[in-house]
Amino acid sequence: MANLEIGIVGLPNTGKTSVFNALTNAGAAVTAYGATSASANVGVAPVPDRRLEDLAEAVGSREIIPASVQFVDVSGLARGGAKGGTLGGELLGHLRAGDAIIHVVRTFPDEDVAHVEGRVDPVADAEAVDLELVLADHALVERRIERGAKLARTGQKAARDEAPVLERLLARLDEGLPARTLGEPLPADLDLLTTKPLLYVANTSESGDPEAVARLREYAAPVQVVPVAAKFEAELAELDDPEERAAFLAEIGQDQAGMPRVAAAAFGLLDLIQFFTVGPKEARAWPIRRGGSAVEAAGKIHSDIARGFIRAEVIPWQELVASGSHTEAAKRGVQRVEGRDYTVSDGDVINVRFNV
Ligand SMILES: Nc1nc2c(ncn2[C@@H]2O[C@H](COP(=O)(O)OP(=O)(O)OP(=O)(O)O)[C@@H](O)[C@H]2O)c(=O)[nH]1
Ligand SMILES: [Mg+2]
Repeated sequence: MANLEIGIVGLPNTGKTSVFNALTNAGAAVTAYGATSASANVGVAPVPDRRLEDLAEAVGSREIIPASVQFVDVSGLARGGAKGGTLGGELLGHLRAGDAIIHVVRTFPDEDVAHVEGRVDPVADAEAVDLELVLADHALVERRIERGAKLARTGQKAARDEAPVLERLLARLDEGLPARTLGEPLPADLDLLTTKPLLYVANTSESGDPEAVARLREYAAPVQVVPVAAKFEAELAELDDPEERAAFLAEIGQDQAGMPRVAAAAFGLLDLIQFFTVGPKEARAWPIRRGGSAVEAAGKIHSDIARGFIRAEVIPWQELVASGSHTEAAKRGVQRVEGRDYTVSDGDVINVRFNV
């Protein structure tokens, strides 16, 4: 069960499925001709966290359960797709339903892999896809304005009130700019693509394509670009031996596979923090929005636990690692008792006392 869902977009043949495979170890088919398949690849990737491993070791937990992200890889989006309606259906649905979007941009030069435009130009590619997303939102806002005009005539105040901001939004989209640049609160039920948290993944060759990545960064700023050698890492993900994997990574000067970095970046993008539940059975990470309360944390674990909430026993993770057990932590006075409104800190180990 994944904690959040992220849609993967990009031009055909940019390596979306390779990125997806490296992220999820799913082994979906990749093709060199942009042979787009109709259905989506769906897979779950863990967000590894060193703290969780330290906790499990200190306390002797039998199992480690990291937080997870669900990725949905849908087949390539073509230029003009939004206008022509090919961005309708499945792709749009997945993207609108997700919590964030990963936009894969090809920087790797490879004669054997066809490019839809016959050349590799990461900034032009990124612009083309970004424009498709803007156009899809444009269509959505236009429909909303039309519907709103009808409702306003029948005297519905809400529809009348939101009309000015929708017009400003439409003008922004008309300029080809994403809705997030408007900087105004928008109607909450407006499912825009271009307000979603966004992350670019530069799909590089093993050399890392520093020049192309730098150009893409300049275009993308302030949005983050995470470079990943997807094909290389997808091959890497197939190796069972961790030592062999580490040796391959060292060869391209990385100490960590790119994909955990992508998953972690996606996590940061959504401004999520993690709290932990730790016992002999398992050490488990739970994501929660920054600023979330103890009772919200309880609700992540189970709605019954939130309903019956009495108090939260909280130990900062380092203190539990140093103590080796909850009992010892309590003896040392590093365990606090907090109420339902307590604001959870990143790395809190939480034990909720509740009524059933
Ligand atoms: N040289 C090189 N080739 C890559 C890299 N990433 C992907 N490829 C190749 O590019 C082709 C397309 O990769 P996919 O991952 O299927 O691309 P996609 O974006 O999912 O393609 P569609 O779903 O058809 O739009 C395959 O032949 C991959 O092996 C890379 O980093 N370097
Ligand atoms: Mg694909």
